[in-house]
Amino acid sequence: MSYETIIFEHKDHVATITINRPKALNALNSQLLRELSGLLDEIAENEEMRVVVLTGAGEKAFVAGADISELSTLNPVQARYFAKKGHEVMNKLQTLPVPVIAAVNGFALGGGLEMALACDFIYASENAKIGLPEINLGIIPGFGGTQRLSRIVGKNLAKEMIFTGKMMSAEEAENKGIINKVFPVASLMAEVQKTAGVIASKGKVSLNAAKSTINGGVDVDLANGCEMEINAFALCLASGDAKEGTTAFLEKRTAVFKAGLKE
Ligand code: CO8
Repeated sequence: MSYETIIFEHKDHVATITINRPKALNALNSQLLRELSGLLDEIAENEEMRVVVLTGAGEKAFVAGADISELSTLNPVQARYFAKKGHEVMNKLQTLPVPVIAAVNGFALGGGLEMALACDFIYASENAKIGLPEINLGIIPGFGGTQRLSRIVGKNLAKEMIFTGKMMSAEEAENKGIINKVFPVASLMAEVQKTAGVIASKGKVSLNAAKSTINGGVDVDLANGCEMEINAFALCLASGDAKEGTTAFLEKRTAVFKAGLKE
C-alpha cells in the first residue's frame, strides 16, 4: 500500500513511521489518520515487525496537533467523527502487539502530544517542546490527552498543562516523567534506533505479553493486575521463545528469538 502523508520503512524487525506533512508541521488531518490507521493494521498482522518508531518529518516538529484548518470547518457531528477516528488511531498505537517508541523531534502539541502519549515511551531531542494548547483555540484535547496525560503525571499537573495551554521544554518534561530521555538533536534518531534494535532482539511473545500486562494493569486494582501477569507469564513460558531463551541460557549462548504471535 502507498501513502501520501506518511513514510513507512522497515529494517531488521524495526518499523519506522514518519508523519510526513512538514509544511503544516505534520499536523494530523483526516487523510493522515486514515492512512496511519491502515498502516498500523498492516504492522499488527506482520510477524516480522517487533518494534515501531514513530517520528515527524523535517527538523521542526514531531506533530503540531490536529490540522486546525480542517478543524475549523467541522460541524459537531463531523467533529465527533474526527475525534473518534483520532481515538481509534491512538488506541491502535496503545494496543499494537509490539512496542512503539515516539521519537519527538521538535513540537509535539495538542494531537501530536496525544499521539506520543499513546506510544509506549517517548525519547526527544533537546529542542522539543510539548504541550496541550487546545484551550487557546477554545477547545479541549480530543485525542485522549485529558485521559492519558493525567494517568502519567497525575491529574493536577495535567490540569495545569491543559488549563494554561503552556508549552514545556524537553528537559522539564523529562523531569516530570513524560519523556524518558532527551538527546542532542543530531543523535536522537540514532539513539532511538539503538534502543529499538535492543527491543527487536527480544521475543515477540514476551514483548507483547509485557506491553499488554503493563497497560492492562494500570486500569485495574493490584490484585487483578497481578492475576493478568500470572496468566501472561504462563502463556510466555509455553511459547517457543521461552524454550529458546531458557535453552540458550543453559547452553551459554545468545538466544535467537523467532516465534511469532500466530505460532
Ligand atoms: N494545523 C494546521 N497547520 C499548522 C498547525 C496545525 N496544528 N501547526 C502549524 N501549522 C502550519 C502553520 O499554519 C504554518 O503554515 P503556513 O506556512 O502555510 O502559514 C506552518 O505550519 C508553519 O507554522 P508557523 O508559521 O506557525 O511556525 P512557527 O514556528 O511560527 O510556530 C508553532 C510553530 C508554535 C507550533 C505554531 O505553528 C502553532 O502554534 N501551531 C498550532 C499548535 C496547536 O495549537 N496545536 C493544537 C491543535 S488542536 C488539536 O491538536 C486538537 C486535537 C484533538 C482534535 C479533536 C478533533 C475534533
